Amino acid sequence: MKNLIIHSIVFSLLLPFFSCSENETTQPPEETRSANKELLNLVLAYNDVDYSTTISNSTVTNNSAFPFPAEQVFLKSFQISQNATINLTINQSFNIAEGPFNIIVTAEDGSNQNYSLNLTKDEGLGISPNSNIENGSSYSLQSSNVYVDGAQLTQDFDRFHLKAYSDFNNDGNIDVLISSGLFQSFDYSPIKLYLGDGTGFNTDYCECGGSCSGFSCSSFTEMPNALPSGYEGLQHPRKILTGDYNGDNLMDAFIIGHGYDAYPYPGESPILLLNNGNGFNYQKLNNISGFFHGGSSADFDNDGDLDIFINGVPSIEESLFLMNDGSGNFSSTTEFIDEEFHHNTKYYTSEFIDIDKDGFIDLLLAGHEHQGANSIILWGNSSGKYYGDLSSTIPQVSGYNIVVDIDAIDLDNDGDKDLILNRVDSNNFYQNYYIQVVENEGEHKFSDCTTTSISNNTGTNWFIWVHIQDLNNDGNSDIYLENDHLDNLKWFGDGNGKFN
Ligand SMILES: [Ca+2]
Ligand SMILES: [Ca+2]
Ligand SMILES: [Ca+2]
Ligand SMILES: [Ca+2]
Repeated sequence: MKNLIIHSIVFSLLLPFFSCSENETTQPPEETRSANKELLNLVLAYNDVDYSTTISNSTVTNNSAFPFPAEQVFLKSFQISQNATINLTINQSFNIAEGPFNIIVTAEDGSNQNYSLNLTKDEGLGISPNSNIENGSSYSLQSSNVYVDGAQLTQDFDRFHLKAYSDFNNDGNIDVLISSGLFQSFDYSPIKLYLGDGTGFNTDYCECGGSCSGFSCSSFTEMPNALPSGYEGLQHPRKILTGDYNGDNLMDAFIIGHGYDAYPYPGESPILLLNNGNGFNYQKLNNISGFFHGGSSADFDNDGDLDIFINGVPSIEESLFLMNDGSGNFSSTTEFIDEEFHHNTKYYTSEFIDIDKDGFIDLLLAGHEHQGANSIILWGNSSGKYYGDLSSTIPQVSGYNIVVDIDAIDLDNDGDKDLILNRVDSNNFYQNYYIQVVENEGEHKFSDCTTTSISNNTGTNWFIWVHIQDLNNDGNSDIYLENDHLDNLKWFGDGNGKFN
């Protein structure tokens, strides 16, 4: 009896819902259409990598953030309730910045359920642009109104083709810090500081490329005890960076070296010289060591201190960022550059320059193009990381696919920075030089304009450095190629982008 009552109650409760169906059994029944309209699964893709999502109530979010360069992602797959439809199609793209997106799942019975697709990407450091981001960078500090021949300073023709020009003793005159290494030698090379008296300038001053008999660098005098006694130096220093690495307004130096340059390429550690007002404190960064061939420094994360990028040659050591704590203490990391560049064995040189003037400093990498290292500009961005997906390739020069140094200058006064590349013969290995001029066309596009910009731009020998400097004080930037033992080669600019 009790059961019967319950059945009756159930029947009477259900009756209103079934009354329609009982009346329309002869017509195809809307009431048999499913009301299910659930989004069960949704997978997105970027650069052929799948990104799963979580569906919580009516909100859909990607489970791992898309990498910073991602602007559009694609619908890879989805699952919905049986017989339902959805306002999405496979391979449909979503512009992340335009989200959130409305997804509508429609049940067989015509009813809808709305979902919100929220896309998140990894914003990295989230740094702000800074129009003065180049201030204090090693690139901005490499030129001065002086150049000297290191061999002339020291009367030692083998050792001193690395130079850093800066006013190290704060007397208003440019000084020169020099060092170098001997080819395939385990000897440690000295580091010397020559203080300037302000009388030596530019063209032909103190330069004779090893071909003259007299020594005439009287405007520079070696500072005794500029380095502490017993300092070791480097076996083969390869680049001197200057910058105020501890923020005390005294110019410091960071010296990168690759060590013994033959098998087994044991590498060596870089050296930090912090200016103490009366010379330098000496610190070897023993915790990092490798075949370090180039590098550059700038405050790439815009937190007020100079950080350093070092070109490493993998299998020996990889490329590194050295992050400054503001006091000149550095910690190494590889997280700020894409794997492909971090591991590329054939990038030997780099510069930090804000080529597109967007307030984020750009990282220029160059080396052996013929071995897969395209000369490239990795565009700085708010994430702080350098991505292959945010880059521009610099046009190549057939047969001269080795780039040993890069400079940037606004050649044609159109407000952006054009490029000067110091190239070397890649067929006749390091036998000939070639100066390339590259026009910045804007929008991250570049074209070769060598033939219309510079005359007599190729010849025998190779030169370590290219410099842009007003050599003859006429207000126009000039170009010179520098390598001790050889006469500097000079091209004088007319101020309209032509060099002769
Ligand atoms: Ca000085
Ligand atoms: Ca300092
Ligand atoms: Ca910094
Ligand atoms: Ca930039």
